[in-house]
Amino acid sequence: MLTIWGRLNSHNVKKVVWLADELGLSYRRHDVGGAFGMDDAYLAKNPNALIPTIEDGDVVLWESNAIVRYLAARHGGDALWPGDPVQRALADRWMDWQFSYAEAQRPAFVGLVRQSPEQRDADAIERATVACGRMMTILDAALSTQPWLSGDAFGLGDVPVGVYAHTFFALGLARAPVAHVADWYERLKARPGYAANVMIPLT
Ligand SMILES: N[C@@H](CCC(=O)N[C@@H](CS)C(=O)NCC(=O)O)C(=O)O
Repeated sequence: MLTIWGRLNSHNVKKVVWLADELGLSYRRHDVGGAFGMDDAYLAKNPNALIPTIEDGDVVLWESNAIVRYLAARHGGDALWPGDPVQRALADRWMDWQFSYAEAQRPAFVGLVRQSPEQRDADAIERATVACGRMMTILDAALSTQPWLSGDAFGLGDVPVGVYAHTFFALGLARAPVAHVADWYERLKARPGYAANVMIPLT
C-alpha cells in the first residue's frame, strides 16, 4: 500500500493526495510537518525536512511534482501523462510554471491565512495580489484555446496549478474577471478527489 507523509493543509501534499484519488489508489496518509513536526525516521526518508514524501513498495520519493509524475506513470499508464513528447511537454510546463505562481501567491496566502490582522503586511499582500492577477491572465489565455491545461483531457498539467487555483479563488485574489480560469475551476470542483482533498478550509 502507498504511504503518504504530510499534513493536508499543504499545497504540495494536496497535489499528491488528489492524484492518488484520481488514480484510485489505496493509501495511508500520516500528518507530518508544521505543528505536527518531523521525527528522525521521517528525516531519514526526506533530509530536506519538507513534505510531502511517499513510500510505494521499495520506492521512497520526495518533491511533490516528481511524486505526481511517478504515480501517474507507474499506476496510470498514459492516461494522465501522455507518452507523446509534445503533448507531455505542453502539459509539463504548467507543472513547472506552478512553482513561479506559488512564489507570487505566497505573501498573500501567508498574510491572509497564517498571520493575524496586526501582523499583516498590507503592501506585500497587495503586490502579491497584483502579481497573481497578472499570472492568471496567462492561464486564462491558455484556457481560452483548450479545455484543460493538459490539452483536450484532464491530466497532470492541471494538478499543481489546480491546487493553487483553489487558494486564488478562496482568498478572493481575482480582481479582474478570468472567465476561462473560473470555468476550469468549476470543472475541477466537480472532481471528487479535488473536492475532498483540495477544497478544504485554508489554514
Ligand atoms: N519543492 C518541494 C517543496 C516542499 C515544501 O516546501 N513543503 C512545505 C509545505 S507546502 C513544507 O514542507 N513546509 C515545512 C513544514 O510543513 O513543516 C515540493 O514540491 O515537494
